[in-house]
Amino acid sequence: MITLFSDQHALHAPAFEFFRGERVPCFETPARAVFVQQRLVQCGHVLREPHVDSRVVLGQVHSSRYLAFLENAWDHWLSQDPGNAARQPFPSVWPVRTLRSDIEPANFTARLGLYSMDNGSPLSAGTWAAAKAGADAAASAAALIGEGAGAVFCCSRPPGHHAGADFMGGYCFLNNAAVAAQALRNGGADRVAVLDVDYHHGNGTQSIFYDRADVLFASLHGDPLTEYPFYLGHADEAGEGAGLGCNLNLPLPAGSPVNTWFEALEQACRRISRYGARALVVSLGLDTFADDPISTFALQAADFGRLGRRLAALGLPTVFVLEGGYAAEALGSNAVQVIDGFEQEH
Ligand code: SP5
Ligand code: ZN
Repeated sequence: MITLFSDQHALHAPAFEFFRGERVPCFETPARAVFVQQRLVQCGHVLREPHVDSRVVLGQVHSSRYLAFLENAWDHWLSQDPGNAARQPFPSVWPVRTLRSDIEPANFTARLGLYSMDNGSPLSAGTWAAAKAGADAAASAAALIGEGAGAVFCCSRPPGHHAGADFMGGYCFLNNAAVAAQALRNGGADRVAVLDVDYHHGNGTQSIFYDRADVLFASLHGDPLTEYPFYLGHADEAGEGAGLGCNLNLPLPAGSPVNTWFEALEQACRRISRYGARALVVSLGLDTFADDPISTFALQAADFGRLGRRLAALGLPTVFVLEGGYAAEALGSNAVQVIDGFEQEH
C-alpha cells in the first residue's frame, strides 16, 4: 500500500493541555506519527511525501474566514506580546446559543473561541504547517486513487475528524478525511463513503457532509451521552435535506466488548455497500485499542488485522487517514495490522 508521510507533522508540538483543571502533557504528540512511520519502514513500506496542494479542496470543506484565522493565528498571538512565543493560547469564551457568530471579533482570544468547540486543542507555532501537510497528504491520496492506486495510507497528524467547516476541536484543525472525500468527489467518484472508526464520534466530518447525498458518513464510537464530543453522534442523526439517509451513527456504550464493536462495524459496512460507494475514506482512529489511555473499548492488536480484512472485503479504492490513538508505542503495530490485513485480503 502506498503510504504518505511528511516531517512537517512535528511542527505541531504544543506542550500541555488541560485535564480536570490541571495542565497535563499533551496526549496528541509528534511521537505518535514517528512510531507509525518507524513501524511502516520496518515492515518494508516505502513512504512518500504528499505531492498535491490541498488549498482548493480546503476551501470546499472549510470556511474561508476559518482558514484565514488558522493560517495566521500564531502570528496574531505573537503580535499581542512577544512573550507569547513561550505560551499556548486557549479560548476562554465561546458564542454559544443567543450570542452572535456572524461578526468576527477583533480580539484574538474572542476569535479563538469563535473558531473552537473546546479548550482541548492547543495551538503551537507550527500548527498550520503541520495540519496543512496532513491535508496535502489527504488530497495526494485522492489523486493517487484517481490514477488507479487501490489504497493509500496517510500517516499524518494532527488528526482531523473533530474539525468542522469553521472550527477546531479535539486536537483537530483541518479535516483530513473531509479533504480526501471531497477530493475523490472532485476526481469523479459519484458517491464516496467515509467510515469513521475512531473511538470518538467524527462530529466535524458528519457536519461537513450532513446535507449532502454524495458523501455517506458512517461512524461507530463511544456513546456521546458519556464520551467526547458529547454534543453530536447520536443514533437519530440521519442527515438532512438531500443528505437525509446518508448519515449513520452507531454509538456504543463505554466499555463495550470487542464483539459488539465488530457487530457495529458489520452494520456500517453493509450500509456502505448498499449505498453504492465508488470510493472509501477511513478515519482510522486507533484509540479503540484496549490500552488507550483516554478511551474504553477493548480491541487487541489482532483485532486491527481483522478490521483491515473486513474493509478490504468492501472492494473499494480506499484512503486511510490516521485520526486518534494515544497508546503511542502501540500505534505503529496497530496501524500496520490494519494495512497488512487490508492488503492480505485484496
Ligand atoms: C482525534 C481524537 O481522538 N480526539 C480526542 C479528543 C478528546 N479530547 C477530550 C479528552 C478527554 C479525556 N478524558 C480522559 C478520561 C480519562 N479517564
Ligand atoms: Zn479519538
